[in-house]
Amino acid sequence: MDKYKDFVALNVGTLAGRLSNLAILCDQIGSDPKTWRVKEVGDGNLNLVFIVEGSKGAAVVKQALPYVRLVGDSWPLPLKRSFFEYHALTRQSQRDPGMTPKIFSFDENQAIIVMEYLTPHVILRRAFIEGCEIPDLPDKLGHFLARTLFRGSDLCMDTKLRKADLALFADNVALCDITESLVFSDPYYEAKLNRHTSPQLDGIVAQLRADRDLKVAAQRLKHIFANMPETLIHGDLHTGSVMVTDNDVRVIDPEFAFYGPMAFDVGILLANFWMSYFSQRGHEGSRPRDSMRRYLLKTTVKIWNIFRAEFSKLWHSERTGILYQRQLFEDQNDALGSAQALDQFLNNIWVDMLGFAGVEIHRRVLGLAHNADFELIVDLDLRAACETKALKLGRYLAVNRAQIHSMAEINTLAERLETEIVT
Ligand code: SR1
Ligand code: MG
Repeated sequence: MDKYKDFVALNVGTLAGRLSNLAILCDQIGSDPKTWRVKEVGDGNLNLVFIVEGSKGAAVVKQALPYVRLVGDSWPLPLKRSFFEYHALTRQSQRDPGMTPKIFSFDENQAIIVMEYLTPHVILRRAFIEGCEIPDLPDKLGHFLARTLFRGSDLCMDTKLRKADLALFADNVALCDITESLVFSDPYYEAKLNRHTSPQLDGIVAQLRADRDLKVAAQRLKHIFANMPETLIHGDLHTGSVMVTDNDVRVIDPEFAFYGPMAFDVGILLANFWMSYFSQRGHEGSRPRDSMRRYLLKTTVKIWNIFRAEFSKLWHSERTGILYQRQLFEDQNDALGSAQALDQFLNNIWVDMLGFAGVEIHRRVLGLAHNADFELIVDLDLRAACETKALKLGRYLAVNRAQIHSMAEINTLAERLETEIVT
């Protein structure tokens, strides 16, 4: 049976009429649909997003479309991604309460999620483009990464439940396919939908596409992405998937969720901080962004440290799954064995996350889906200079990931690249 046979896309004119009977929405915003004000605000690549305001309040209505919005109906995309997003949000809200928007309702057949309207929140990427330093970020994001990644894995979960969940999310094939192509392969050959700042980047793009070590690294990372169902990952945790105020941080949009490698979410997130770092030159105008640049690098260090600390804490307090059982270590008074295993576990995440960060940077400059951080730089020579520095860091991370031992090492390289004159 086709679950989606009655699917009809919403629009600002039809939304109030179609959702007027949804009691939970009426409770939230007021029950007279004639007074509702509806705006479509979706600026992502895939979905419709409406803000609906009534006499009592406001809510967000998100609806998947049966195609990739960025490209059009020539690229069909299953509506079921809405189901995965809903289920990922429910799990993330249990694993790290308060870090996701509240969900009011989910209509599977219409691929509609009604959720909390986050206000006065802004998209983190926008905040960075404007040069805003958000104090709470490392604490909130470091904990979110550790808690969601640890608590969804065989380190913690009942393995029967985890296997059932793994099967549930295994059908998110189309969204995995987007990542497998757009992140790990397309940037490294002349794929049809690729674009880059041309002609300024033509030289470095040709170099990267001829770079054997880089292509081998990218394929190894793709192998890990596609074959390591370690935990329920967000799957698209860039700075456009985070909303912030001065004292609140929320993670949104987990429609790419599936059981994949822990390191992926960490790497994608940090890559977007490094891209923001290199893009600052393009946004500074007459107000220098030195402090913002320092803040961004410091934040990468803090996120990693907080992630490590929280993951280690959970390792000791919530290791109830089938992996690294306590019977083998703590119960035999072998605390050192447990520490050694934890160290090795975190080291594997470290190495893979650096690789994922590297290819994420490349795909945002060379592939289909670019970042506003660079795209909003109007002067194309300046944009290309910023992008070149990011590409170089990306290459270093992807190829040399096993030889990099600290965040300080990466950030020193980033600072050196940042001050280079690109001709
Ligand atoms: C075709 S979708 C392009 C990108 O948008 C999403 O946000 C993901 O990052 C995806 O790779
Ligand atoms: Mg998204």
